[in-house]
Amino acid sequence: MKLPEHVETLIVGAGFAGMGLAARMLRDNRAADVVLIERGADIGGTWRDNTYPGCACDVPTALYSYSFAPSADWSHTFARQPEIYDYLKKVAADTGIVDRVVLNCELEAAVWDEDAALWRVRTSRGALTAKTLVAATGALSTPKIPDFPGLDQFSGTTFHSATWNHEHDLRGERVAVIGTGASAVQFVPEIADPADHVTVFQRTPAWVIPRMDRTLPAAQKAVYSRIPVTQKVIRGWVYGFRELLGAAMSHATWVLPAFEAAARLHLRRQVKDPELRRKLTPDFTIGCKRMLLSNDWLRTLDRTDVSLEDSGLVSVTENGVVDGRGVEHKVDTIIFATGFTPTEPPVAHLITGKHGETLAAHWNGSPNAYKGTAVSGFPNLFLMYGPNTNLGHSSIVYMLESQAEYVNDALNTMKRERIDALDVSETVQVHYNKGIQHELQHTVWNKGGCSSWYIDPEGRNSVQWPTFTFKFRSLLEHFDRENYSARKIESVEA
Ligand code: NA7
Repeated sequence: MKLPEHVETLIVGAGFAGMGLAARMLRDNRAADVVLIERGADIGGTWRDNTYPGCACDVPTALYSYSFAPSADWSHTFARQPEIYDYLKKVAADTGIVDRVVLNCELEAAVWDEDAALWRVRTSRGALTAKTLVAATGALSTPKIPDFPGLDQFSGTTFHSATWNHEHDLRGERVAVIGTGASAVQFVPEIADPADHVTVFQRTPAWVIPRMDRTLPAAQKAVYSRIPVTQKVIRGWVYGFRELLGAAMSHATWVLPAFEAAARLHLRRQVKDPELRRKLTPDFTIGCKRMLLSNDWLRTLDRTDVSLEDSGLVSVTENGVVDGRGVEHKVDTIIFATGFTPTEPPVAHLITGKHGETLAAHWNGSPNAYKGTAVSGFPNLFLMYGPNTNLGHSSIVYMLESQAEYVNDALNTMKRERIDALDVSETVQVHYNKGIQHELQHTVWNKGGCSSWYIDPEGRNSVQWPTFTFKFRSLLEHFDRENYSARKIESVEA
């Protein structure tokens, strides 16, 4: 569609988050009130961008899919990237979202106009105004490439796992992989065969447990499609199991050694070399960093044509990389599997609130929000997947649908009560965050003895939701108008 001059609700980003909210609004017949802008050439967010070999979800698809759009077609319990991308495209078509998206349209700036009570928005395709702005730009959308000295002098090929260079043939090459997170464990087993030699540069070993993946037989798919309630039951079962896992990480960390024992057994089974096993054994409590699921990562590292360098990477030269011991490794290609910038979302630099400061300046490196969704001083702004909404155990889609319900209720309240500007009370936001930080104190993410991207530069955990996900859902079930100041252009009311 064409970018309009004005829209009630402008959603930035058409991935799982933005689409989840748009779908919710469309179910209330509010198509005319919503426009999504998407900087990419298609919808799909992280599932459009991450196309590296072996890319798959590490949450079972039974749960990692919209509750309002079940699909009986998944090929595996843990869906692969192409299928998830196709699923999102189908949902966009089926719900009508596809008609409300402006593609190749990047947000450049959004400034709150207090007098007019609206957002003045500049995009790469022109300007518009919006009564409400929703940042649904994702936490894992901007790749992070550390600034290694000498990187600009490297004569070979470099790319990040999230912007995989499919034109580049790795056959017969010496490849350096930097990072050992969720992305690396998925693609290293895939590139080990074609490459001549792969050297993996590890900074911190991760706990790895087997991925209970299997293909879904035709009979099971037929049952799902003919008796949909069966799929709901499976979803519920997976949800319940994941909540127990979450409870172990947040409320009952004493059970975590049992998970560590399973991970150690997995390591012993897959890696014969005791020295390699030592390098791969973490010294922090399992769950502190994201637990990795893989059936072939550890085994791959035990191959003779794959090596693990555990002193990290210090610099890059014209023909290779230098490890922490000062040894140069000649390589043809460097692949960065160094993750994203979840605690410094770039969109925060583009949004200026009512006090004239950007969200990034306001947060000053340590994001916080009310219910992960609203920020005092930034009226009519909602964040999807905002601060303290990430999970270490379950599906973010569940959290996003909870937020979509809340934001949709807020939008309906504004319409019903003819409210022009809603701004959450600062006192309420501060109180809320005190509670969140208090609850996080005893979780494995804060106490597990690791350094992770959950902890921001201020030392606060501004990423994780601290407890059961159903508590988040019930907290966001209805919009709590009383915790916001509501302004009508003519009159001001507390
Ligand atoms: P992650 O999980 O953030 O992993 C990034 C990896 O890159 C991790 O092993 C980091 O080591 C490593 N890293 C990051 N910066 C550096 C530097 N400067 N030097 C060496 N190594 C570095 O990103 P992924 O893409 O794997 O996964 C992202 C999410 O996708 C994942 O959490 C799931 O939610 C799905 P570290 O452990 O920090 O020492």
